[in-house]
Amino acid sequence: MKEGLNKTSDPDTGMGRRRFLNSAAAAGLAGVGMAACSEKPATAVAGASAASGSATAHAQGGSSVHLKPGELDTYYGLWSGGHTGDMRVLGLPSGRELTRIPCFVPDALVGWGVTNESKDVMGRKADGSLRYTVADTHHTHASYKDGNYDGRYAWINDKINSRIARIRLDYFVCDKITELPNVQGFHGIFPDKRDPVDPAINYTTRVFCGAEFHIPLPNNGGDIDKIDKYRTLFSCVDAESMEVRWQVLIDGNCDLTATSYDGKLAATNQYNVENGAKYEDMMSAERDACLFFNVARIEAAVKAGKFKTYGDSKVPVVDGTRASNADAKTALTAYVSVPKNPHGVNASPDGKYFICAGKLSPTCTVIELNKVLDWFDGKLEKLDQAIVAEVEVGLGPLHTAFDGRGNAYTTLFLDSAVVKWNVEAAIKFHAGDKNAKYVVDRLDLQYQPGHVNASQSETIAADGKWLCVGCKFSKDRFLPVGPLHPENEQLIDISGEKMVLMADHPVRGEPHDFIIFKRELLHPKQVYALDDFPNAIKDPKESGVVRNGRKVTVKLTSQAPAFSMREFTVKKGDEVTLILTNLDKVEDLTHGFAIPKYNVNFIVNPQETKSVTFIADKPGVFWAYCTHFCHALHLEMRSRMIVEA
Ligand code: RUQ
Ligand code: CUA
Ligand code: CA
Repeated sequence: MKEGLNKTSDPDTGMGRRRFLNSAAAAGLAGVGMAACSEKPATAVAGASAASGSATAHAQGGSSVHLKPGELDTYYGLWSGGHTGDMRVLGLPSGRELTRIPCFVPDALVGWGVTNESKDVMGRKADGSLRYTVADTHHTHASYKDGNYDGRYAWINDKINSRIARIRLDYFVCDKITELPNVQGFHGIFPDKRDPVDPAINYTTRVFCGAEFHIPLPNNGGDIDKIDKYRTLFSCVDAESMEVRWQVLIDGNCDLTATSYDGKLAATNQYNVENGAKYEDMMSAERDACLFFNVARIEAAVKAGKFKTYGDSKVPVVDGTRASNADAKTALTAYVSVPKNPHGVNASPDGKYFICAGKLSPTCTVIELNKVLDWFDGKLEKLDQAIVAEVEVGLGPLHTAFDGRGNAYTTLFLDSAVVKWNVEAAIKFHAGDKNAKYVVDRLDLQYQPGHVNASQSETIAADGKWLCVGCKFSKDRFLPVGPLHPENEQLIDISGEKMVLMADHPVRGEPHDFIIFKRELLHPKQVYALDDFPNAIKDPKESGVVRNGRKVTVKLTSQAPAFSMREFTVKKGDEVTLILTNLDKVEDLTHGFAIPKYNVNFIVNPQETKSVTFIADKPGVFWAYCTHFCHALHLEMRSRMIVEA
């Protein structure tokens, strides 16, 4: 591996399959674009030490990923769940999965998509059924205060239907989902870190959402053949109301999103400045862009009424296209040129830089934020001058994390490695100091890494302890389980100079992004408050069957090991709404409620209320029963639903 970049000349080191995948991926991924990557690497890269850490190496400073029974993890990880449309919560460094928070897709454990309350959050059609049942989550980020996570909210995207979900981190539940208007392929997501105008607002109030696919606007059957008229929008969602505040019409596309620590700038990397509709077209230009948004100016333009709307949407859309924003003094946007089809834009924890990974270029581009602000103020002649480094790091760079000690960690998809490089040394190298060794270390991964994140990485409290990498292929790392391989999440100790690979974890695809933060930043509640639920049945004596014509409400409570009614009767054809409050107050005392043949199963946590609505279309006796082991008499915890013919 030490020669680094030129795979075809590597001796066969027993990693034949990996090399095969590399060349196949290179051919498939990049076509002509990879030509640039097969050049000899910069000396700084070639000179990097290849002494990779391994699982057998001693962990630094006694770090261990193995916890003794009963020991708790020191970090939370919030993981995008991928196709399952949920958020996975892990404990780190053990890598144990603690829970999953359903968002976009029905979930059989909690009854998400079964209960009325969850259906209302997920979004319904006119007939009450779910609007969507598939999702593709990629990115997850949490709310900030003073540059660090404040434990209020996390957000996660659904790329398929351009939805953003909010998770309350006090109860670990999804409480709101918003569908963005007039966009497709909503991908990158990042909350702001403070207000750009009011310094008293030192916490997240906006979430920025980048849409990847360009479409005719409005997309209602017109302009289908006029690809040069397709556009996409960058959206700002209000963190509290979850309403879309405003959108920006742009050229090219959005991919990932980053925000500055002063709240003034948001950015997205663009791989399709060509506005191409075919894969080849999207790779025709040598350079693409990192597109910056001047948040204060955009909001001033919205206030001044300088916007349009599209289709049925009332959301104000300001003009952020290149042609309308050439004058720096009034520009809402700034298109910084970066090499071919970049992927990932990440904010360094010192607040100074955004780093764009090259993907089809073996480089990372470092953009100094103060210089971008200078350009907006008319103090920097050319926007390109905001680029303070553009250095080779390896093949297929995708995402970057930080250790808070000035180092960046970038995944190299094609090289199947992660490279540790020093940002200030890279800036020196770029400025002409060819002795500046910016590559500090390189570590082989198994295999083809995409996302990477370090503990507390994109906060002012980046602590440089752990790095996790989401590898897209696991191949031979786990017992074979048929054609669908798990993916491989690898945990790396980055507390020392050298990276040390500590653990492999199989995960069901396709998790993408995640964040890792200190456990003391979260204070989850473990019992609900009855008053959180307007329809709560606060006393078992309120139980009963209330009829209003053909509509029937069944009010029920649970207290281990019994439901408040041992039986209840409805009539065939009734529309039944069953409300169940769990009156148990004991932590961890969850009950379930299932009705055979009626497709009902959900759980109620301590002091929680949920409801389901169904048509009693089958007469007979149906034993509704508790599905969550709660008591020695759990099996006896039943209620007889009688449906009279
Ligand atoms: S993207 S592997 Cu959907 Cu997060 Cu970069
Ligand atoms: Cu209640 Cu099992
Ligand atoms: Ca391109």
